Amino acid sequence: MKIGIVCYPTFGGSGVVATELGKALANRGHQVHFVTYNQPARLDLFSENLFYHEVSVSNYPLFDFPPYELALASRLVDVVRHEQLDVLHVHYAIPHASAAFMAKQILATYGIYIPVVTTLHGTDITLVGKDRTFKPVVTFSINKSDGVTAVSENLRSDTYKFFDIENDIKVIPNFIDLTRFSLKAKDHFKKAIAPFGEKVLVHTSNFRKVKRTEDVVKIFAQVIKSIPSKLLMVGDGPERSGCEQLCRDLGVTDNVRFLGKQDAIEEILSVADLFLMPSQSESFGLAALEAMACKVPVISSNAGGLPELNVDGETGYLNNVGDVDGMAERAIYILEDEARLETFKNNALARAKQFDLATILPLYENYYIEVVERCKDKAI
Ligand code: GMT
Repeated sequence: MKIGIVCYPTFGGSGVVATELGKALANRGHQVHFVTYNQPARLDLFSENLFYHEVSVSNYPLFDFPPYELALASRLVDVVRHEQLDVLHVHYAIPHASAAFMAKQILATYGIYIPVVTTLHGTDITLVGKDRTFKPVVTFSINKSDGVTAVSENLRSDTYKFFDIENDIKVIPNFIDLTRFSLKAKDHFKKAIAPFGEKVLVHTSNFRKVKRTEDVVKIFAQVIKSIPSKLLMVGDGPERSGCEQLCRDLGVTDNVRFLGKQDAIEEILSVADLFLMPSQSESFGLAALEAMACKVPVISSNAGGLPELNVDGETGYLNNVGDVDGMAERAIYILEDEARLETFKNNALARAKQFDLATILPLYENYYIEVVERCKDKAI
C-alpha cells in the first residue's frame, strides 16, 4: 500500500509510535510518506520505501500565529494527488485530524476519495482535546475520520466519555521493537554511573506537569535512605529546573544525573534496575514499555492505561497518583532482595514481549485494508 503518515516529529510518544510504525511498514514493503514540519526524530534510516515531505509555513509578518494546519492540509493534498496514496494515517488529533479532513474535502474536488485513519494518543483527548478551545473541532474530526484507533481501552472509553462520538474506535496498543529495545551489555557505563554497585533508577519523559517529575525525585529521596542508589533523569521540558532545585532541597543532587534528551534510550535502560512513572495521566505509557523490554520493572501510578501495561505485583507496582510514600515503599521492596528483583525483571520482559512489533503491526495493516475496503463505495 501507499500510506501517508502525519505526526509530530519530536521525541513525544505519538511521534515515536508513528515513526516506528512507518519504518516497520516500509520494511514490510509498503511505501510510506511522512508529512510533517521536520524530519521525525526517529526517522534515522535510509529505505527505498520511506519518503519525507516537509511542511513549511509562511512567516508573513501579518501572521502572529502561522497557520500550520492550512499549510499541512495543502501539503497533504499535494502528496496524496502526486504520490497516489491509498490511505492517510494521522497521529494525534490536534491539528492533524482536522487538517486531514480539510485535505479530504479539497481532494474530493479532484475526484479523489482519500480514506483517513486517526490514532488518538492521549493528551489530544484527556488534556488539550477536551478543553473547550478545541472540543468541537476534535469531536467533528474524529467523527469524520474513516477509521479511528486508540492506544488503550482506557483512552477509548475516555474518548466516548468526553466527546459525542458516533464512530467505532478500535484499540491497537502501542508496540515495541524488541530488536532495538533489549538488554545491552553496558558494564562500563554502569560502572561509571554506579561505581559501588548502587541500584539505578531511571525516569524518562518530556518533563511536563502531567508526568509529576517532582514525585520522581521525592520517591528517590526516600529510596536512597534504605538502598544505595542513583537516579537518571532523561529528557527535558518545563519542569526540569524545578526538579533540579528539589534535588538540592532534598540533598540528593550528588546521586541524581539529568541527562537531557537522549537518542540511545535503550543503552541507558540497560543499566537500570527500576523505572519510575508516577504520571497524573498516561494513556498507555510507551516509555514504561521501553523500560520493560530492557528488563526493567516499573513503579507507576494507576492512571489511565497504565494498568493495561504494568501488572501490579508482577512487572512492578501501581499506586494512586501522588502516593509518593507508597511508591517509595514498593520500590524498596523490589530493590532490597536480589532474587525478587530478578523475578520482577524477568516478568517485565515477558510482559513487554506481548507488545512485540511483529504482533501489533498486522493489526494496523489489517485495519488499513478494512478501512480502504469500506471506503470503496465512497470513492468518487
Ligand atoms: O506523554 C506525552 O506527553 C507525549 C504524548 C504524545 O502524544 O506524544 O504521549 C501520549 O502518547 C503516547 C504514545 O501513544 C502514550 O504512550 C502516552 O501515554 C501518552 N501520554 C499521555 O497520555 C500523557
